Amino acid sequence: MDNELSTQPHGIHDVEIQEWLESLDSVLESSGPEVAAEILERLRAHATVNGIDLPFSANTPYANTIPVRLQPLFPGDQELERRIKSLIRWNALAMVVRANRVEHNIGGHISTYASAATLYEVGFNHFFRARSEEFEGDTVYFQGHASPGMYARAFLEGRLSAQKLENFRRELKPGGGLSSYPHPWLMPDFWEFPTVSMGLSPLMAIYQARFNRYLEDRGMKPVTDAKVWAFLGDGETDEPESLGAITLASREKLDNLIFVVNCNLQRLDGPVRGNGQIIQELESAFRGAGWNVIKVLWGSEWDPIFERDAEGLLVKRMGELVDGEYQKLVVSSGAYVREHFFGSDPRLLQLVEPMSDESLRRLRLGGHDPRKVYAAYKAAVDHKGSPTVILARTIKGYGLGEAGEGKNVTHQQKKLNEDELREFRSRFGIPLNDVDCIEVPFYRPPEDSVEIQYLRARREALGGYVPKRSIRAKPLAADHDELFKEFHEGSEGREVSTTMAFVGMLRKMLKDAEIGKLIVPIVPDEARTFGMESLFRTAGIYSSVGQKYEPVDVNTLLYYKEAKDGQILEEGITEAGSMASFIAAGSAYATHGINTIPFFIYYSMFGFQRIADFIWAAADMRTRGFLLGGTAGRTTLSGEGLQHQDGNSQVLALPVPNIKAYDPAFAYEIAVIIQDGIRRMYKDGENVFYYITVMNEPYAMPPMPGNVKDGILRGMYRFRPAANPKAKLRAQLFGSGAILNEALRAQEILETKYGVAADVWSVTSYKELYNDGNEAERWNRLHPGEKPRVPYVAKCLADAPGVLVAASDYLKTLPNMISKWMPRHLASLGTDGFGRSEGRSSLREFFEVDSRYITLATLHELFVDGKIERCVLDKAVKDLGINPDKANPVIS
Ligand SMILES: Cc1ncc(C[n+]2csc(CCOP(=O)(O)OP(=O)(O)O)c2C)c(N)n1
Ligand SMILES: [Mg+2]
Repeated sequence: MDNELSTQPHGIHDVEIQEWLESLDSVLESSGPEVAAEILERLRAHATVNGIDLPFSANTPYANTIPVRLQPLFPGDQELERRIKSLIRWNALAMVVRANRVEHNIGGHISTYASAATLYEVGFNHFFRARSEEFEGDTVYFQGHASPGMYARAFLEGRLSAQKLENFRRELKPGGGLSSYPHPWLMPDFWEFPTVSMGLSPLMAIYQARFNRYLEDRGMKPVTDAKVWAFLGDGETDEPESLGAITLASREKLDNLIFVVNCNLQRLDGPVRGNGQIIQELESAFRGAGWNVIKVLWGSEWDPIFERDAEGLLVKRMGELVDGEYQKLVVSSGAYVREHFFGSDPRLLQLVEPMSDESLRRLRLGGHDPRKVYAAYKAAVDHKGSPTVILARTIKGYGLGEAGEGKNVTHQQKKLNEDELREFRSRFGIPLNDVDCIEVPFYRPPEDSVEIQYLRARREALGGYVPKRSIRAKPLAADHDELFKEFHEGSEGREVSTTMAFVGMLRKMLKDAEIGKLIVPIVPDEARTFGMESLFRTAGIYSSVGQKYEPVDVNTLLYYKEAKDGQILEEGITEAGSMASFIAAGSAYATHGINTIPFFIYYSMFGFQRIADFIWAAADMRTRGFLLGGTAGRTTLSGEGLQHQDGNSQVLALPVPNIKAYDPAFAYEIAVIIQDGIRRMYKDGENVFYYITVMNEPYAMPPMPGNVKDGILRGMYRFRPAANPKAKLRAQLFGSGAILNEALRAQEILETKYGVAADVWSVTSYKELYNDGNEAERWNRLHPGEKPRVPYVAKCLADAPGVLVAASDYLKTLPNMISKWMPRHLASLGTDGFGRSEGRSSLREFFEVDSRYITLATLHELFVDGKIERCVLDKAVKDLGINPDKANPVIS
C-alpha cells in the first residue's frame, strides 16, 4: 500500500509510528489508561535523560477529552429534551424579534443563546440543583447575553407570563418587563448574579466557590457537594479578570467550581482567534494553571469516523486548522467540507467516502450534542481535587441559517425576514403554520403536554427552579449599643487615627456574641498598613490547609497565624479578588441564608478608581457590608504621592445609587455609622452598603457631643460653635475627615487674630446631603400645592449667620454640589489635581486646604460681602505667609 511508503518529517516511516500506536493500544486494552499514562511518562523521562529536546506543551490533541468508551449513557429522553429545547429556542428568538418590531433598535441577542442552548438545557434537565431548606443548591452564573434563553425557559416553566416576555427590554411598561441582562436589582426574585459586564462573573464565581469552602471550614454551613457553575463566552476570556484568578481556584483545589466556556469561536466583531485556536489556547492556560480541562469538540456523528481512523490522521488534521477556517467550514456545504477539510489527504477522503455530502454537512459539534455535553458535565461534577473547565465547541447563531449562523455579523442579528423565520420554525419543528409563524408568537404547549410535564418533572427532581433569588437569612436581633458605646467616649487626649479607631471597633465586633462569627475581615495584603496585624493571631487568617509551616515570627505576640477556621480573608494583592470575596460574603444572606458582614479595607485609591465595575456589580446584587477606603485623603496620606493619594473616591462613590459614602473625622462618627449600618442592612434588610474613608493621621479623638447621631448619619452637624456668637463678623466652616482639624484651627485663628466668630461643622457625607437636597427639590416640583420640604442642609443653616467656607481632602465639586441649598455663596476648597510625595503640611499648603487657606477664604468672603476692608485682607495674605502667585495645583 501507498501508506507504507509514506513518511513523516525526519524520515520516519508511517509503519513505524503505526507500530508504536498499536502497542500503546494494546497496553490500554490490557492494563488500562493509568498504566498507559505511566509508560508515556517514563518514555518522556527517558527521552529527556537521553538528550531529546521535547518542547513543553500543555495541550492535548484537538479532540474530545472523553473517549466514546468512557461516555456514560444519557439518562434523559433525548428526543423530548430536543423538543423542549427547540421551543425555548423559538421563544428566545421571538422575544428579541418582537421587541425590535415594537421598538426599533431596542436590541437583544439571539445568537449567543442559539449557540449555547444545549449547554444550558443539559444543565437544567440534569445538573443545576435548586436551593431549598434542606440543600444550599448549586450556584449558576448565566452568560449575560444568553438571558433570552433563560426567560424563555422560565416561560415554559410557567414562571414568567407571555406579557412579561412581550416586555423584554421594556421594563417600564405597565406590569413591568424583563431586564435586558441578569440584574438582581431589577429582578430580585429571579436573577442572583449580574454577569453582563464581561469578565466579572468568572472571577466572582471563583471567589464564590472559595467563600463556600470558607463557610464550611469555619463550620458556618454544612459541607455539601454543591457546585458553582460559570458560563462564559470564549471572547469574554480576553478580559483580564476572566483568567486573572484561575490559579487561586486550582491552588485551593476548588472542585466545587465548573467553568463552561461556550467556544463558538466568535465574539462581537468577528472570530476570537481567526489566525489561531482559542480552544487550544484556553486549554493550555487552564491546564498550566492546574485545572481539569474537558474539551467537547465533536458530536457523536464524528465517532464512527474517528473509529475508522486507526492512524490518527483525523485528529492531526483537526489540529491544523485555524479558527477562521473552522468558522468557514461550519457554514459551508458538505461538498466544500469534503474538498477543503478531508481533501488535504487521500486517506482522509477515504474515511468519509461512504458518507453523503448532506451527512458531512450534518456532522455536529460537541457543544450541540447533549450526549457529549452530558458526559462532560458528569465528569466535571464527579471530578475531585481541582476545578474543571469545559471547553465546548459550538456555532454562534446555531440554527439561524442564512439569518446569521456562524456569520461575522451574527452577534448583532435581531431581526429575521419571513423566509428566515419559516426556515427556523421548520428546522426546530415549532407547530406554527406559515402564516402564524411570521407573527413570531410566543408558543407554550398545553400544561398537560408531555413537554411541559417532562420539564416540570426534571426540575422537581432537581429541587425546584433556577435561577431564583430569595432572601433566606433571618434579621439580626440585637441593637449593639454596648458594643459601640466605648467609642463614643473619645481617646482622652491619646492620638489615634480613624483607621486605628476602626480597627479597634473591628476587634471588638469580632468578639461580639451575635455578630462576632459573622464578621468577615477582607484585606488585600495591606493589614500591616492599617495596623491590623494584631488580628492575625486572634482571628486567624483563613487557609484551607491550615498552616503547614512554623511561621518565622512564631515567637512574637502577633505572629502570622494561618488556620483552617481562620476568619480573615487575606487575599494577597488583588483588589478585584478581594471585592469578589466581599460580594460573596455580602450576598450570603441570600445565597446561603447567612448574614455574614464583610469589612473590606484597602488602599482607598485602589478601590473605586481601580475596581469600580465590581462595586457596581455589588450594588446591582444588593450586596451588604462595609468598604473601608484606608490611607485616604489626598493630603492626609503623606509621602506616597501621585498614585496613592486619594482625593477622588468620595466623588467616584456618587454614581453608585445604593452606596452610602462617609468621610468621618472622629472615632465616634465611625461608630455611629457602622452601628447604624449594621441595623439598616442586617436588621431592617435595606439594600444599601457602605463606603467609609479612614485616615492614618493621628490626633486626639474627642468625646461625642450630645444629640449629634442624627446629624452624623444625615451628613452634617455643628461640631464646635463659635465662642462668641454675638460677634459682628460671623462665618460657618465646613470640614470633613482629617481636614476638619484644619477648619478647627482656622476657627481659632479667625477668632483670635481677626475677630471672626466661626461655627465649625463636621460634614460626614456630602453624598447624603446631595441626595437629600435633590429629593426635597424633586418632591416640591411634583407637589407644588403642598408645604415645601426643606433640604437638610438648608435646615441646618437656616439660622447660621456669616460667610460659608468648606474644605475637604477631595475635589471641590463635593461641597459645590450642595451649595445651592445654602443660604449664601459657598467658598469651596479641595484637592483637585495630582498628588505629590510630600509631608502633610506641605501637601495641605500645596492644595490650599490648610487652616491658613481656610482663614483666607473666610476673610475673602467677608471682604466680598463688604464686611472687612481690603487692607485687612492684604495684610492677612502676608501674615498667613500665602504666596498669591503660587501655581494652581489643579494643573501643576
Ligand atoms: C466589559 C464588557 N465589554 C464589552 C461588552 C460588549 N459585548 C457584549 S457581548 C460581546 C461579545 C461576546 O463574545 P463572547 O464572549 O465570545 O460571547 P458569545 O456571544 O460569542 O457567546 C461584547 C464585546 C460587554 N458586555 N462587557
Ligand atoms: Mg463567542
